[in-house]
Amino acid sequence: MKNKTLSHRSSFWLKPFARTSKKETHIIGLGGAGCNIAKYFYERGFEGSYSCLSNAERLDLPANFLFTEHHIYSREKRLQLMINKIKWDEECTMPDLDRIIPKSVEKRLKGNYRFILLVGLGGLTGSYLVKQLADFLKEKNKEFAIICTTPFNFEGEFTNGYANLIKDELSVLPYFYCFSNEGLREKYGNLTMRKVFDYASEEMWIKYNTYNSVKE
Ligand SMILES: Nc1nc2c(ncn2[C@@H]2O[C@H](COP(=O)(O)OP(=O)(O)OP(=O)(O)O)[C@@H](O)[C@H]2O)c(=O)[nH]1
Ligand SMILES: [Mg+2]
Repeated sequence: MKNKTLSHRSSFWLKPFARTSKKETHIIGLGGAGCNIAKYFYERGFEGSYSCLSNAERLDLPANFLFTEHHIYSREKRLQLMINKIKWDEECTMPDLDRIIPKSVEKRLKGNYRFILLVGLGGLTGSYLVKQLADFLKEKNKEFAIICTTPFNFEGEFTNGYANLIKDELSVLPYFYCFSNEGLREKYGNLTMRKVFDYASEEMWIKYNTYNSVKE
């Protein structure tokens, strides 16, 4: 099944990343989208270890996932950000929580893994956390890659603005790959959001497999 997903679309983007070590890969799904994509990887047969963080409870995730329900903003701040529809900047996204990375996850981040962070940029949980985790991993000299999406145009200026802000900040990293949900919708026709998300998960899986294939 894994090999089937290798296609001409693979850019071998992760090849140099894979060459650098033989460490086990730890997948981290951030936000609702990241959790869904991590679950997709699991269902496609990747047998590595997983951590997931989301603002909402996720009883559907496999039992071997380390899942943490994580609220980096108070309900009030979350509502304020959503309703005010203010222009995104670093300042307005400052969370209310002191400990941004939960202890259980931090322990994993210190482990002897190579990490792949999966996230849908534009929401309030994954977008903030991916930057924090990237900074942490960078500081600890860990090997890591980020695979993410940017939102649909119809999700609005608020969501797209924040996604682009984080995308710009992360794009300086050596193993950063980003594609747009809007682009997939244009490529595959006017599909439902759910269907585009399936394509997005598959696209990420392909990126992962380009890395996995050079290990063999
Ligand atoms: N590929 C993919 N993208 C998604 C999915 N769900 C949402 N998205 C996209 O990801 C963006 C962020 O959504 P979430 O991950 O749910 O938001 P979040 O605030 O970071 O996370 P939570 O608060 O935990 O839900 C959305 O604006 C969508 O563009 C999904 O299942 N798959
Ligand atoms: Mg969500």
